[in-house]
Order: sequence, then structure tokens, then C-alpha cells
Amino acid sequence: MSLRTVSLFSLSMLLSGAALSHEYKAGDIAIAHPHARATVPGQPAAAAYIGLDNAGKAGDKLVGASSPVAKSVEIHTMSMDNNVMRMREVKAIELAPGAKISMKPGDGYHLMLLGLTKELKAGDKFPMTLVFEKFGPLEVSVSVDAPKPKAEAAAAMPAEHDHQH
Ligand SMILES: [Cu+2]
Repeated sequence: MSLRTVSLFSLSMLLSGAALSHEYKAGDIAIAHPHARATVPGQPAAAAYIGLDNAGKAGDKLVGASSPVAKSVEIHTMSMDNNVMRMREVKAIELAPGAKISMKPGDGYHLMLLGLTKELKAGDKFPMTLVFEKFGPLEVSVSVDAPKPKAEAAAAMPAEHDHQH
């Protein structure tokens, strides 16, 4: 083994170690960094975000999700329509071979946690089960990040008010 091989080897060990800390696999589909933003007391809903990367040769579909912290979890997509941000439910996210989806606030897909049964506090983790059409269910751990900035909150949740009396 040359020195170069050795250092490349240890680098890849490091990288895979880091990825393992918060990445999951559903067959050939990698699920990266499930996270949600912290909520305020009484907030009825929140969005969760994951990365999806299908490195395999077969397609699959994300067809649903559930979590003990919410009455239901819907797959939503967000888009601009005449300068108005609109959110709608979709039945599935198509994951063809090579598909890469990176969910982020304010654009594209997110997982909507509806009827929150508890406050999501920054630093907490909660379980969420993702259901794939072929692979089946996969439980991931969602980490809760600090609350979103107000401007972004307004953009992400046009129908919600900020109750801070
Ligand atoms: Cu939504």
C-alpha cells in the first residue's frame, strides 16, 4: 500500500463515519439528515426535511410517513404561483434511478407534520417512519434545529400567525 492509498483509505473511513451518524438506507436509496425546525408552544404543524438519493438501478417511491409526534404526516410540495407560495399534498415522491431530492424550507418537497402532539424543542430528536413502495417502512431519527428566522417562517407558513402575546 502506498502512502497515498493509505491516506485516501483513512479519508474515506472518516467520511463514511461522518455519514453514518445521520444517514439511512432504504435499499439503494440514501436518506440524509432528517431534520425539522423547533416549534413554539401550541404550534399545530411543522415541516420536516430529508435528502433522498437513489444510487441504485431500480426506482422506488416515497409513499408516506408517520411519526408519534404528529397525528398525521403528509408529503407536501411548495411552489410559487403568481408570487404566492402554495403548498399542496402529493401522494408520492417518485425516486427514479439517479434521482436526488434535497428538501429545504420554502421550496419543493417537505414532510408536513400535522396535529403536533408535542412541542419540538431545538436539540431534541424524534422518530419518523418513512414508507417506500418497494422497500417498505424505514424508521429515521429527526433532529430538531433552532427556530427559523421570522422572514423565512412567514414565507414557509403563509397561513399561520405568530402568536407571541
Ligand atoms: Cu406543508
